[in-house]
Amino acid sequence: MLEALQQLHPGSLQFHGQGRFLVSLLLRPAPPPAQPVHVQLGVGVRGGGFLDGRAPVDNNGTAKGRYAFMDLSRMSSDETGLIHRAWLPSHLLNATSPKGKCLHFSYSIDGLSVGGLRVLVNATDVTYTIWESKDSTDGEWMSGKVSFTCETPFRLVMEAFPREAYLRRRGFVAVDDIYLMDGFCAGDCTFEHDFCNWTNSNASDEFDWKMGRGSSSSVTGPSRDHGSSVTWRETGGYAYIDSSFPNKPGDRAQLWSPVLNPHGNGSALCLSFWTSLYGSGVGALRVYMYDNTTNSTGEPIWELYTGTRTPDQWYKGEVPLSLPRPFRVIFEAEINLPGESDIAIDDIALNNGTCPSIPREASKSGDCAFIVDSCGWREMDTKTRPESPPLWGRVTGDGTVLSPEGHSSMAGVSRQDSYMMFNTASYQHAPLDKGQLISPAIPHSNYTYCLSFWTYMYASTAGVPIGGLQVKIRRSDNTTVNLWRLDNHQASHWVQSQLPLPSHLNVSDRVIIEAIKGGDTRAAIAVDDITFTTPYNCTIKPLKASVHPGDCAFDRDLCGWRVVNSSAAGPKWRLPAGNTKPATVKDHTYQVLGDGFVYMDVFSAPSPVHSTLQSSLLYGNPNITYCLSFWYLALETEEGATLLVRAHYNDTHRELWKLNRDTSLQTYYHYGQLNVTLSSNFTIAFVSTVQKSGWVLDDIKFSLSPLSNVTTCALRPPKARIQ
Ligand SMILES: [Ca+2]
Ligand SMILES: [Ca+2]
Ligand SMILES: [Ca+2]
Ligand SMILES: [Ca+2]
Repeated sequence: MLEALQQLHPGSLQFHGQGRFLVSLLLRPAPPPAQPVHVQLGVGVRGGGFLDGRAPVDNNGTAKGRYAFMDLSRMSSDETGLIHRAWLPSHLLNATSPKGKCLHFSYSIDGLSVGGLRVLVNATDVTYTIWESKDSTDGEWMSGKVSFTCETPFRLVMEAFPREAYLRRRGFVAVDDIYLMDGFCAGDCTFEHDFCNWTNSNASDEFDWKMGRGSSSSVTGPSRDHGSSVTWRETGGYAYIDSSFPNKPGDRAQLWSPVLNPHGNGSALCLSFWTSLYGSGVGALRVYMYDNTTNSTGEPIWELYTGTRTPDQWYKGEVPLSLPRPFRVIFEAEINLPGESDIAIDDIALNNGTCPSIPREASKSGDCAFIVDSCGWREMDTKTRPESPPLWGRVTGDGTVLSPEGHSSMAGVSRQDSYMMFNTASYQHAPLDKGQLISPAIPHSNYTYCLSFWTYMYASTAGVPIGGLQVKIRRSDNTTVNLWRLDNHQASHWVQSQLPLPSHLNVSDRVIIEAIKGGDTRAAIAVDDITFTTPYNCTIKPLKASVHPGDCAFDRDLCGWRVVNSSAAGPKWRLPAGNTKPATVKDHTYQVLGDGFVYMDVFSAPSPVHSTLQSSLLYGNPNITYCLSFWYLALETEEGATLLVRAHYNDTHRELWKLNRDTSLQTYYHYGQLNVTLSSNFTIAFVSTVQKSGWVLDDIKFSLSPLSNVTTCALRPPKARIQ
């Protein structure tokens, strides 16, 4: 059994071999293996039928490399309702030394039925989780790592578990390139043996951190280290400060990490640790980042004060780290009342990816996990009925698809994790009502901020429009710029979302997360785990959420487009309002009746009437081709009515697209598309010319189209070509 896994210690496991792995289906709480099933070895797209031809290549990017995967569509529950989990165990490994091990691995998670992946230590007397992720990677390979010690022989287990609501649906968990190295992963420490590579400062503080091992007789200090409070074995070590004489109020002790590097792909890291602030006069615990290039320490990035007595308990702390160059982390403890209390830390770990600061009281930025409150994020609604209830609410989900568990519950923080849910279904709100979450002030930074958050946009009926979610920045002069937008159903899991904020943010600038209500429907739109970090790489996620300043979905908003008519009076482009609007036309974005688009119509005029809808000034560059797309609809029948798209630049203009109304044009939305390449800045104008009919426009969108491939943005419909 498990021939390739025999190599797990001390070398690596890359799944190049042939064969099948035996895996055990286990019932909670982990008893010994029963009823073996097969974990398969995958090879690119031939990995298995359930992968539907979109399986990942292996972690080395080759279609021939092999990896291990578990088909979760085959998992079920037993007659008592307990849900099966699949184990991929290593062979029996020797106890680690107190200096620990670092496990590196690659993993890929996708599909409806996946609950997640855990790494377990399975010793003879106890099994416990050392790593867990419930986040879909959308089939991409991610790298995971975790440090651990175990004082008895053990097996490492990759545990795949299904999602209760979606048993027997498609889904897989795959792992590849498993390496087990001696010593902790860089920066991590469980303090079993020593301070690992962390060091006491001799220069920037007044006293030192000590090694502790816990004792039940002590009146201060934790009676167990954090690791043993999980395994209930003999207590291990931790780092702590002793506040007794001769230390004085205000004295500080600093513990410095080794020099650490930003994550390889330029994204943020998450520093997690456990702390015990036991006693009545504790003082403060702070985390700083030290810039190794400028030899400077900024303001604390995490800071917890306590003067109240706290139980003898370990609390989890987390804070994102994102300096775009080598740095060190500093833990600083400060004494308040000498002799009354100690501060301890344990199980320091650096994980890939960002995380909101916890606990809430320690957060120094606009981070929010929404566990205890909204961290200074406040609500402002634009509602049809001002007296109706707020559109956003902080809720705790029950785990169903319309009320998911919060995203931060995945960090092992809280079973009762809350998040912000947008009300999509209340009849007290009208379609296109908007709810805004407005950020608190964002601390000054010399670097450009990356805003990360997790979104959940789910429709219980496929294809039903549920509304949208967008992120804007509101500058001090009250202008707003749209930066990110997703519409309608996205996934049945939390989706990683990210965007770079503009550089040089002003102290009065605010980030706005705005949800737009679609039709009344069974759906969920939610946000959780917001973080502001400053990594050197911040791409838009998901990529389709990219927006351009010229984009507009016309949800009661012209998005910076202006109506330019030769005369102020007379028919012109406008948003629907009042009794004369085309009440039977639905908007294209969310299928809202009689709202959410821009239109121009004329009942009967003595001569043709023109109206121009003009964009704001857009950035032109000879190396950039925009693909401009939009949806249009013709009201009534009128020979001679035209819709024209024109570019204005350098005091001249050029016609790009022109449609003559003919009888073949039905009254539903048609798709228009053209490409725009201009070397200087420009505006786009939609010119409607009608005498007794009209036009409707919606969902104007500019996407970048690579110059080498302009054919992907062919003119549509072909008859709109300028002769
Ligand atoms: Ca420990
Ligand atoms: Ca010191
Ligand atoms: Ca949360
Ligand atoms: Ca619309």
